Amino acid sequence: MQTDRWRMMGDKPKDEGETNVITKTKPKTQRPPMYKVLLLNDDYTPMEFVVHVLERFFGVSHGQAVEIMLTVHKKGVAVVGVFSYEIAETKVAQVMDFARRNQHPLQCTMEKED
Ligand code: TYC
Repeated sequence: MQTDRWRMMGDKPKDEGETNVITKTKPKTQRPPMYKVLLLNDDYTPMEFVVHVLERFFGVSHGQAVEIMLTVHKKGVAVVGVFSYEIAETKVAQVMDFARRNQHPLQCTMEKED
């Protein structure tokens, strides 16, 4: 079987008056931009409410929900998931609406991934 080889600059037969330059480019795979959904800490929303929100809207286990809630409580913010724009927008709206209806100041936002 013939093996493909690049011919590099300087790696050419004598008297061949050309310079070989690699022109092959990496094919760019097109991906839609993704968005991080962030949960923000506050001093008033009960911990159990946040755990419930994480289980209900982000489909995480109780243990994972407690972990994420405690990260937000200690660090001020945490990424709870990464989604397409539409899904992220829906999650934020669901959380904000549920918090408002229950009179908690819980804040949820989204941010474009780099
Ligand atoms: N800091 C809140 C408390 O002590 C708990 C909390 C955690 C609130 C996470 C919001 O996103 C949050 N009751």
